[in-house]
Amino acid sequence: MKTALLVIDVQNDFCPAGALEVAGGNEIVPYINKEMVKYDCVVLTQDWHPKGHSSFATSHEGKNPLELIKMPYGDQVLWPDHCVQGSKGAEFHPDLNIEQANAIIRKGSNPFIDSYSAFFENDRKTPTGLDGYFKSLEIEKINLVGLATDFCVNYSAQDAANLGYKVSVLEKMCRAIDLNGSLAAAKSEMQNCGVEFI
Ligand code: VGL
Ligand code: ZN
Repeated sequence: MKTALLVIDVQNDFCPAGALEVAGGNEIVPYINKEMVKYDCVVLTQDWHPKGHSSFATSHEGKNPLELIKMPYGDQVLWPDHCVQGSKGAEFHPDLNIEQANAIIRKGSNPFIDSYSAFFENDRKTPTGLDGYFKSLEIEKINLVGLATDFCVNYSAQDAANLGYKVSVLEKMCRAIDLNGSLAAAKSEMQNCGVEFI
């Protein structure tokens, strides 16, 4: 069975001192570098927002980061400005072995829709093209690593499982934001979709 490693958002803004820092985000990099050499295919995702993106609290008068708002596609957590296209924060962690990647998927470029998943925007129906890429390469199994476990890894894992892939999350190579119990909720959502934890 052909297996892909999907490396989610290992970018400066999600690492310590970044705009949306995830505790210990940098610690996973050496493990991911070692893991990448074992796969038929390695895909990196890169959160890639235009300035003034609708997921930024600064785009909503009187709103603060981590507040929740209603968007046409559902609830949206508001974030600090992060991973702005072309910024230092949007670059991959400098120690990540990006030479090992077969493809890089950028997501979150639509100013009006956030995109946590590597497969669909947060409307859960606009595709990124990654499913077609994997299917054309006959990938059947996907292992997920990266940031953050409870947001982009979670959404990507659920979508992958619902698209028919066998999915595992390698927990040692992930770190979470963990906002109001979001990590525990994410784990049970993923498990309900048949995602395995290793
Ligand atoms: C992410 C919040 C906003 C993530 C991306 O990579 O988990 N979280 N944008
Ligand atoms: Zn984002």
